[in-house]
Amino acid sequence: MKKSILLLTGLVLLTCSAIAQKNYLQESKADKVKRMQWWTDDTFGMFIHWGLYAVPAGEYNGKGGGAEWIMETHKIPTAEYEKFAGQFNPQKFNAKEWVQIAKSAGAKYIVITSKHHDGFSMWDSEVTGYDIMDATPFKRDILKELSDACKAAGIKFCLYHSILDWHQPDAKSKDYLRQAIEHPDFNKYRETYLKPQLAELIRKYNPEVLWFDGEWIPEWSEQQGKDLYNYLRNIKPSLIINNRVSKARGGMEGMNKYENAAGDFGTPEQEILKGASQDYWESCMTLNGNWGYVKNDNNWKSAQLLIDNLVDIAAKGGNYLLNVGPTAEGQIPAQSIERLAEMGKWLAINKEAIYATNGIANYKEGDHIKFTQSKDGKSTYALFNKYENNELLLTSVQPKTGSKIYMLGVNKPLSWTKNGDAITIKLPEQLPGKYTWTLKIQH
Ligand code: H79
Repeated sequence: MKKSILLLTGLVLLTCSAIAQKNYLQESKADKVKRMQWWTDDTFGMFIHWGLYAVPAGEYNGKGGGAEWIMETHKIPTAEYEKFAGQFNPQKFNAKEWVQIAKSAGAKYIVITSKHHDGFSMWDSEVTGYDIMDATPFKRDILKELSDACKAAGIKFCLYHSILDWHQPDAKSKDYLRQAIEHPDFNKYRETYLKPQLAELIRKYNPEVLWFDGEWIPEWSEQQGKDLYNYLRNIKPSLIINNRVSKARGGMEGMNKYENAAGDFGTPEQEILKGASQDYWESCMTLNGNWGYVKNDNNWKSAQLLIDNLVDIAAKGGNYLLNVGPTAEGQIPAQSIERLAEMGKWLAINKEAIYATNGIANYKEGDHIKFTQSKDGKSTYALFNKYENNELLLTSVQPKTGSKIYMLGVNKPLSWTKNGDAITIKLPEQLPGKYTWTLKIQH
């Protein structure tokens, strides 16, 4: 073809694609509700923080401190940190096993770090050699293996991706010693590195959620967030994107501090919203004290606390994203597996009160009873973790005379009596399972 015709065709194509770009920031409420449906229904996901930082495992030159932040905590020079890639060889990694651990815990989606702040790419990236395929002896595409395993198991596959990047010189105005870098070109990083990587991730692994982080750097702006949000949804319209794509997040509490920001849901980190909220939100939390694997971290949360958190979050209308930090050998720590299995056993009995339920404004009674509601509004679930004398007293639910009350996991209805505004429910002799029990009150 002649050069001029080529140029003309190119120009026409360019114009067409510019016209075809939809502005997803003006999506209708109804369209957003539809797009977010699976996510709100699924309620519980598993977060996976895995990268080169699993090699030092929270210790550098004999000194503890830092997990996935270890590069910054110990001010490790880039060339030194890069050496961990040569030691990353997780021979025990088995994607099917990880997905099975998530599934039997009752998690409906997983979110794994494609790139954390250290800048190392956990797939065979087309724009860098600093990735699992080119820089490690392992040379396996773990994102491919995991996304395939998720698909086979009916688990939604999602990706965490850090906007900030300690490895790309153009991505930062200061180096690890906080010395100014000369002429960093953040726009170049955005256009020739960050955006191409994300387009590549969508094309290759088809994630359902992109979970951004590291948006607090001064180089990132709301405008860049909006641009990225639109860019990504134009590639995959059904994509769900967290609020860290924008600048609106108000600290660790995680909700937006202004209106009309880019992003679909709030992201409380290591905390749960104080009360119920109609906004979309997801609390991400660790199982011990760290996100990435730290060999000396034995600060494990109890199964009771994890289930209390899940119940509290569901009652307040949110999602729970619970983290595991696998080792450099490719294994999820046994303590994590045990706790997740307990959650799965509990959910097998009580799932009806958690998934695809609505939160309610009056979501609790005292410190030991939480409520959720079925979507059709016909049943209220009262989840309680303490009771006395084999009965439960409720003052904020008023079922009609003749209404049936069941305990999940028990077949026959329970007897109950009304005394004024309160009802007293006689509990079965043997309660099913441990930790927390659910009464299903049919109105
Ligand atoms: O990936 C995990 C952590 O490595 C990452 N997020 C989870 C999911 C994380 N990065 N930083 N932090 C957690 C804590 C950082 C807090 C701060 Fe800030 C960043 C303090 C000041 C800048 C966030 C933004 C809180 C205030 C502004």
